Amino acid sequence: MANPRESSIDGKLAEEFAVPCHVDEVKEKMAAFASLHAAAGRRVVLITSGGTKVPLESRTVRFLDNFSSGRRGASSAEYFMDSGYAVIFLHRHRSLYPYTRVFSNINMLDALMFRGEEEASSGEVVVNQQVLPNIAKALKRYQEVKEGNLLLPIEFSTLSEYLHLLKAAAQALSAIGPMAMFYLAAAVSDFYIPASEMPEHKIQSSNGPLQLSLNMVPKILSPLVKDWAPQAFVISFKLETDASILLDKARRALDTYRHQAVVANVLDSRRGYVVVVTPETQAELIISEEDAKNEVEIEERIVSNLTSAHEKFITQQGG
Ligand code: PAZ
Repeated sequence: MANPRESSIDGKLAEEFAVPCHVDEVKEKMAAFASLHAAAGRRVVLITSGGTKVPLESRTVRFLDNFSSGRRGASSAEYFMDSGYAVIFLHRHRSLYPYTRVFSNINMLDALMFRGEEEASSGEVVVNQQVLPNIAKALKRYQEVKEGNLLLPIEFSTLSEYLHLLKAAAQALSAIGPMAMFYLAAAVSDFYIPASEMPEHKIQSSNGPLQLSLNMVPKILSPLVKDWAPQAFVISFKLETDASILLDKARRALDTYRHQAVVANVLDSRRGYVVVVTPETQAELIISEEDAKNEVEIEERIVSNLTSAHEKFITQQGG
């Protein structure tokens, strides 16, 4: 018999959020990727990264966006692969990407130059090492990752795409049980306009001031943990701007969804301070001034904390 809670969220997803046409194809790809790596004894992490976009018109000119550069997801993906994981990287189109993220602020033409005196006439172009000092290191690691088929990138832009692709990912990864980790770092809208209420054409300013009424997005963490991937190790992220409510909100999320951990962070300090909250523990991870000088990133510490916890979780599940 269908689980009524599951059916209600499934029904809402199908009715009010446009289903991306490639979702079944992507689901098969994710399932094949996960079983290939799990068969080789490798754990698989699904990382979500970047912000969702909520269209105001179906032929979209305007939309609401959730803030996220994608840096946390992209850098974490690198540290997970360094720790032996295969990564499904469900990320917002054009947000930061593993390995290329460090070059994202560089104009490509500033990073290139002609070889030798002849300049343009030689036609030979090389990388300017002053502009891109670590390019060889990043390229080497990127090629190893590609050869090992360790990274499966999947893109989303809208909230609808995100929700359907995350559901597909959860169902695809359920086959590998506790070997799967979900690392849900994307910034996801809490509000949306249902497909049935969305105007088709561009909203006209000649009609006067715009009043928006937005519905609440269904809490997808609930069916993910209980129904779609019940054996997986699930980490959600909690972002606040008011530090005084952060830990309370993180604890409430754990009580409600009964998943394994919440990584709690405040917008302004997120690069230097996070708290990993589990039902039993609370670990502060801090990047000191010295660490920052040595280019230590907080994601390295988050990933190290969570991979150890995942290891224990697998052992407890008898895996
Ligand atoms: O992508 P980024 O590095 O700029 O920021 C990361 C983050 C703040 C989006 C992430 O750590 C996070 O908290 N995500 C969950 C956001 C939320 O509560 O909706």
